[in-house]
Amino acid sequence: MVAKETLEEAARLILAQDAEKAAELARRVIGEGSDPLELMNGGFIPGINQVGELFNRGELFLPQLMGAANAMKAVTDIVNEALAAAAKPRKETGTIVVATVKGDIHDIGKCIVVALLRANGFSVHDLGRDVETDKIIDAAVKLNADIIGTSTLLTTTMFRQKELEDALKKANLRRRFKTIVGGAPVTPRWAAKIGADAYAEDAQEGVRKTRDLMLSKS
Ligand code: B1M
Repeated sequence: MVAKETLEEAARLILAQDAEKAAELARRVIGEGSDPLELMNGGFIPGINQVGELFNRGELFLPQLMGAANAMKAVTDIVNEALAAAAKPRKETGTIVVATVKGDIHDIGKCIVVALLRANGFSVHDLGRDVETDKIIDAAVKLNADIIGTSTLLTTTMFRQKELEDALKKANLRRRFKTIVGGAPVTPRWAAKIGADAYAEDAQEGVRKTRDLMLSKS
């Protein structure tokens, strides 16, 4: 278990935009054998969420948001590397295409989801961020994917997840792929409303739901 003080320090370092010290802490704690996801979920994510709240209230500005994002990116890379290193030999089957939707450049959470899916043995094609709906569908067809996963952090780009559902239906491809949606403003209600097959609140749930979707395919 990661000590409460360590988790608080992790959050504080994100708030302080201290990429170097945050990375140092991540390396040390993971090196001591602690669970990288516990450190992420209990320390770094609450830190970046606090940054988001302060930004929302006008108490922090874009340069600070970017500084904190930079620190967050540094620790996410370390956590994702640790997840990859701890990956069990191929376990799950299934090919998943994942992207952050067009108009949205937030990708920290999406990258954690990708790393954890890979660590569990899924074959994941990460198309990156700010990706056109057509490009996501083309990739899914070309790669003969089982599942399409999309992430969105902006309320103004959530509609892209519906656009994907509509485009799949229009192209007569809806039954060929299962879809999963995530991202901070996304809810189970939104997923149901647009007709997505699954919603995941975080990376761990993303893995569970992906596994369920694969079972429902067979
Ligand atoms: Co931006 N940003 N940002 N930002 N940013 C938010 C999203 C915001 C809520 C902040 C706020 O005002 N409180 C707000 C959106 C408001 C809204 O839409 N109503 C906002 C804004 C306004 C903006 C800009 C418009 C600011 C500006 O330019 N004026 C701009 C938009 C640019 C664009 O995209 N076109 C912008 C830019 C940025 C940075 C570049 C500085 C940076 C992103 C860097 C990057 O991602 N490479 C950034 C950041 C860091 C944030 C906050 C603070 C943190 C996001 C984050 O990384 N969270 C964010 C506030 C917040 O969300 N609380 C905010 C940590 C991450 C691990 O969580 O991504 O939610 P998350 O992922 C989770 C789950 O959601 C889930 O699992 C992940 C792991 O647990 N999940 C999935 C995610 N995707 C999934 C997919 C799945 C399954 C689960 O299946 C496929």
